[in-house]
Formats: sequence, C-alpha cells, structure tokens
Amino acid sequence: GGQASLSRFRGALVSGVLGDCIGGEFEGAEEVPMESVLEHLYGLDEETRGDGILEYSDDTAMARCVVQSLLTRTGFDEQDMARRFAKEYSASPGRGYGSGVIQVLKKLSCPRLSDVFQPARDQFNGRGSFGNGGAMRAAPFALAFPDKADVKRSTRLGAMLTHSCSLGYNGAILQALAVHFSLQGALETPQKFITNLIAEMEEVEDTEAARNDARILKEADKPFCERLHRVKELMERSKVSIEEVISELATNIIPAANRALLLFSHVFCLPQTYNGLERTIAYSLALGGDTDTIACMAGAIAGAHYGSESIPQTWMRCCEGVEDADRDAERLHALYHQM
Ligand code: 8NA
Ligand code: MG
Ligand code: MG
Repeated sequence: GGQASLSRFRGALVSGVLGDCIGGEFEGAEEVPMESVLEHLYGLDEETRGDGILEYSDDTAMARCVVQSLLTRTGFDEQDMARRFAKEYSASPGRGYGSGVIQVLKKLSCPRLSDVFQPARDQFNGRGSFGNGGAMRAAPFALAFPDKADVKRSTRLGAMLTHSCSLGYNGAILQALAVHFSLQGALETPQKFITNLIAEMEEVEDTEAARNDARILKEADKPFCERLHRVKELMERSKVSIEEVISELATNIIPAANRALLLFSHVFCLPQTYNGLERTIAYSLALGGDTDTIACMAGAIAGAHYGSESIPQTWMRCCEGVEDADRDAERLHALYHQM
C-alpha cells in the first residue's frame, strides 16, 4: 500500500493482537527452539484445531483502552485513558499484568485521585517502572497522529500513566516512532529506518531525567541510542545468530531491531514460504522471554510495513479481538487523515 494507507493501519493493529495471542504460548520460556515455534504456528493452520481461541493478554487489553480513548476524545486525554486502564483491569484482572503495574491500576480506580500520574511515580521506591508495559501499548499513538511531535508527546504521557522511569516511557516512544516510520512505507530502507530512529532518539534521550535514570541503572548515557547503534552494526554483517541478538539487545529494543533485521531475512533459517510478517512473528517467538510482548510490538511494526495483505487468514481466525482491531484500524485511519 501507499503511505499511511488503510492496509498499513489494519496491518499494524491486527498484527499486534496476533503477536500477543500467538506469543502467549512461550511467555517466560528461557529458550524456545525454532522447531517448537514452527510446530505452534503449523498448529494454527490445522482444520482440526477445533474451536479453541487464543486469548489476548494485558498487552492488547491496554492497547484497546488507548485506542478507545484516542478515538472517543479525538486526541490524548490522560484522565480518560487512566479511567479506561483502571476499568479494564477491574473487569478482567486475569490477563497476565506485570506484578508492579497492578498496584498502579488499583490506585487509578480510586475516585479521589487528583493526579493520575502520581501512582506511577510512586512505583519502585519512587524510581518508577522501566518495564515494557508502556511500549507494548504504544502503537496506537502512531496511528492517531500524523505529526511526529504529537506522536512523541502523547506516547510519553500515555506511558507515564504506569511507567514514570525514562527507560519505560522512552521505550514506548521508540516503539511508536518505529510504527510511525513503517507507516510511511517504501521510502524507508532498513538502514534509513534505523538511522532515522537513532536521530530521533538522540533528541528524545537528551534530557536530565533520562541521563539521571541511566546513571542510576548503570546504563550507557543514552541507552536506546546505544542499542540502536548495535542493531545497525548487526545489520551490516552478512550473518547474525539468534543468540547474538538475544545477548546484545534488551527486550524493549528487540522489536525495532527485529523488523530491520528481518528485512534481511536470508540470514535466518525460516521456511521459504513464510512472508516477512510471518517471519517477524516466528523470529519474535524464538527469542524467548517476554514472547507475547515482543511479538506484539514486532507485529505492529511489521504489520505497518507489510500491510494487512501479509496477514495469514488462518491466524486471524484463531485469535481473540481481531475483528475489533480491524474495525478500530479503520476509525484510526480516518482520525489520522483528518488531524
Ligand atoms: P511492571 O511495571 O510491573 O514491570 C515489570 C517488571 O519489571 C516488574 O515486576 C519488575 O520486576 C521490573 N521493574 C520495572 N521497573 C523496575 C524498577 N525501577 N526497579 C526494579 N525492578 C523494576 O509491569 P509492566 O506493565 O512493565 O510489565 C509488562 C509485562 O508484564 C508484559 O510483558 C506483560 O505481558 C506482563 N508479563 C506477564 C507475565 C505473566 O506472568 N503473565 C510475565 C512477564 C510479563
Ligand atoms: Mg502480556
Ligand atoms: Mg508479556
């Protein structure tokens, strides 16, 4: 599709849901052999699979709140978004939320709360969470605002409702920017994609708060820029092992790496019949660890890049929330083009 086409919006939103639902199988597994990944994916194709549906987790539950809030308020409204997070959590607390974020969501449902950002600031002895829970729900911000400055601002504030540490909200900004650039489509080569992200993150990470958090966590001066430079180096090599990708890159950053690396899909031993989007999801699961979240974020980036035509129908049929994502993508597409 062309720049910011409906196909790219549907690709981004639906593939994020698919990554979450399909990736849930391996969440928390230390090592995931590629054979297990392929077996799981082949299982989705079987006619005999039965009526069992793969449920979405916290990643999609919170992303849906972001989408509904942006659509209803035609922009970012922290009070409304916070209310939706709290309501969603109390309606379905069993979606696999991170242990820390549950405390924030409970406080957000208190009617006497005056500052919706305060519960997040109180996390981890006042240092705030650096978990990837802000990044996992960041894609919709890129689908609501055509202007890059709006994407960055709204994503940061949306993440800060639960993640007040700069590594938490800057990771969310990186994910939203990756989706933003992917929506622009064919203009972007993988090298240009990474170069653009580095240039943006140089500015995003150039704050006192970011430098302070990085120092406390014994990270490089600009942690995300540092990782993106490593991604660029890996991309320039002809062969990269999955072990190297796992050891070199923090989970927050892998999805961006993933999409860029996967455009060089010849380096990986995946079935030739798989298209770029299928490869992205398969590769995300093989990384192990927080597989639902990695696949959710990588899926959104890849979906924005490859478009909805790349999504296997069989996968869509067995995942919860796909129809809603498809419908919401249309609405976000309309909002984006009227902004
Ligand atoms: P979070 O804010 O609770 O952070 C996740 C974890 O990161 C925390 O539990 C801590 O262990 C650690 N952490 C974050 N900030 C700090 C800090 N400043 N100091 C020390 N430790 C810290 O939750 P979140 O929303 O970021 O989590 C997102 C992930 O949780 C998603 O991947 C999601 O899928 C989910 N998750 C669920 C399970 C499960 O058991 N179902 C397992 C892993 C992750
Ligand atoms: Mg999850
Ligand atoms: Mg997860």
